[in-house]
Amino acid sequence: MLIKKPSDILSSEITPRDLYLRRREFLQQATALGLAGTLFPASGALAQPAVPVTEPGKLAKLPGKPSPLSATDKKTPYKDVVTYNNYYEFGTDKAEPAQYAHKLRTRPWSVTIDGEVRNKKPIDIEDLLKLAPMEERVYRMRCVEGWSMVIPWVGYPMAELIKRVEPTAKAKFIGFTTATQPDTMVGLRLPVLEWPYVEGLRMDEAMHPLTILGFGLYGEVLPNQNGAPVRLVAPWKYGFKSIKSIVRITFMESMPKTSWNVAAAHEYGFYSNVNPAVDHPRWSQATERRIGEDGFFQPKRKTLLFNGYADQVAGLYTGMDLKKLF
Ligand SMILES: Nc1nc2c(c(=O)[nH]1)N[C@H]1C(S)=C(S)[C@@H](COP(=O)(O)O)O[C@H]1N2
Ligand SMILES: [Mo]
Repeated sequence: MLIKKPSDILSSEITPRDLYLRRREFLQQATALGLAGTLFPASGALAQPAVPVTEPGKLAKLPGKPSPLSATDKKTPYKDVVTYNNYYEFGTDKAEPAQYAHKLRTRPWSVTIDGEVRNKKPIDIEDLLKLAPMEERVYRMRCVEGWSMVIPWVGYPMAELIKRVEPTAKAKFIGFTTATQPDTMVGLRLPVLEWPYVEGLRMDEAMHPLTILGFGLYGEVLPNQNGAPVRLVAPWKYGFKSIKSIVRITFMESMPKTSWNVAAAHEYGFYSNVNPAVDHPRWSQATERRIGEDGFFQPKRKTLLFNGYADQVAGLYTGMDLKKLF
């Protein structure tokens, strides 16, 4: 195929050209050395696949009660959800996370709870899984690059965790941190972003009923490339807010640092709400292409304010100038 997908064009625009070329070179060398194909022994079989997961039925079942907060849009095929990913710790090409993330060790796993909070004890992933009843939430997800998917997540409201750990009165924001496993995350060798990947929400955003901790998709535990064993899902924000493979949740008095804002503050703000009226400095955000559904030559579909969740979330931002606080 000689036709370039928009994502390929974008990844070369997002990273400076020299970095992009160095990355190509690095990947060619890594492949030549056989680094790319090294298998790590699997322990805890189902939670940690020994081979890339590209089809359903390979991972442990994780059912969730269907939620009334689910979207009725047609779901994106499983295959697309697990092979077209952004997870820069495993490379910046869309196909790389599915190729390399099976090496990620997802057990043992614990999440540090710290900062302005009473119950600072680390929570083991097995306890986190049992903390509240699982729900299935079908959400539209919109990447800042101009594509979208509809994913049946399995998880429970972030508010369930927040209530139990008892934030202090000073806690106004929450910072999230992704794991760093230099031996499994080939992408960490490239200075594309500052590692670890960090993200954040304002406390009222984190408490909003639409904000969930995701542990699965399509009725099974998360494939590693989608952020196993636990990730954030905030469907009215650009995809990069939904941080993967979380190891730390920090309650803060002031606004946390976020990776994309640190990398390019003029392009990525803290809020990052999906907004067709606020363009990215290098491209329009007015339209999007639904992966697995919209043909390449089909006209793009209109992007909706707050990704179509305005009725639920607009109240969080009353009085804010969303053009300035993007
Ligand atoms: N740790 C980490 N989390 C991340 C990213 C990343 O590179 N690293 N990419 C983000 C971006 S840009 C998007 S669009 C979504 C993609 O999630 P998906 O691959 O499950 O669709 O993950 C987000 N979370
Ligand atoms: Mo994204």
